[in-house]
Amino acid sequence: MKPVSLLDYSPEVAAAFAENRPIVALESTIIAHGMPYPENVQTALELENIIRAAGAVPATIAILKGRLKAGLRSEEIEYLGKNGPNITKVSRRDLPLILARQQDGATTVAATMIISAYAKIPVFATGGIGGVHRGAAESMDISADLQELAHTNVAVVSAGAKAILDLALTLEYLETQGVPVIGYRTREFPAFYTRKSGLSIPHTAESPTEIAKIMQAKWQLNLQGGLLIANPIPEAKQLDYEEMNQAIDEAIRQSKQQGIQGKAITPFLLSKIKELTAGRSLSANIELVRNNVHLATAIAKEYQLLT
Ligand code: PSU
Ligand code: MN
Repeated sequence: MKPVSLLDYSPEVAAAFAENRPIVALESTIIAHGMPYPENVQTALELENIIRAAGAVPATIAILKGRLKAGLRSEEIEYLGKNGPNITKVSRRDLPLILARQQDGATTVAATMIISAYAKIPVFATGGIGGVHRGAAESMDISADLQELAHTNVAVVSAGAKAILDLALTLEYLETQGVPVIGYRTREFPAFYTRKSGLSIPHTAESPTEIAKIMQAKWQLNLQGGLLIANPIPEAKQLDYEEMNQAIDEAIRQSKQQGIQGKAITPFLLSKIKELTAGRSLSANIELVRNNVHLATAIAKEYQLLT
């Protein structure tokens, strides 16, 4: 067997490695399936610029014609955003097929973690991870993101997990799998659109330096797997807790009525909730992912200093 590289670094990311500069990975399912066009493309490009302005390098992760990409050109981001629902949403199970068939794919948190680890990028920012869905006892719908956090060595900065999920069960699952969940300056697990969830988490960190040291300790000990950094949406940008719960309940009701299943559920709920909140959920989603990118960049810089 001859060795093959499956991965292309963008020139900017390749230069960052050569110059030992910190890199932050970003996912592409949020572009293709998590937000509508053109807000998805504007947001993706803006997130990259936030990382650059803070002195690191963005590596947006996707699959194009069967090649893993760490770092995209702006035309490539535009392509993923414009073709949104027609681009396959790729999680761990889908990766081998998309590669073998030389297809395009938008990577979920799970697939982005796999590619980040392969590309040697230890810090990744997203909006909210997938988790245990409400009613999972019946549907068994548990996002592959949770298993990936259990196995793949990447720190994921997210605004907790999406409020459409069963957050209590999501935390139980992460505990069973030995995934550290670290609240950034909070002891409450954030619920994506709101800071509040009513669920406490055992660990808090006060600074990016502290988080970088925790990552280092975990991996020095050869503990396989990632870390979940739970970064609440800024106070002034959060949505009303009761109103959100009503919108989520209604969106879930409609998804059941329409028989939405499998990987279509999360994109369906996000877009329904956007409709039901007159676009306010989308604004909050953009705000929280910006906030996560700021924190991830600070963590990537601190971690780079330690290693
Ligand atoms: N965060 C967002 N919007 C999104 C997602 C995360 O703000 O669309 C995506 C992520 O890619 C995550 C996926 O991995 O939703 C979860 O999908 P599922 O529940 O089918 O595992
Ligand atoms: Mn699912």
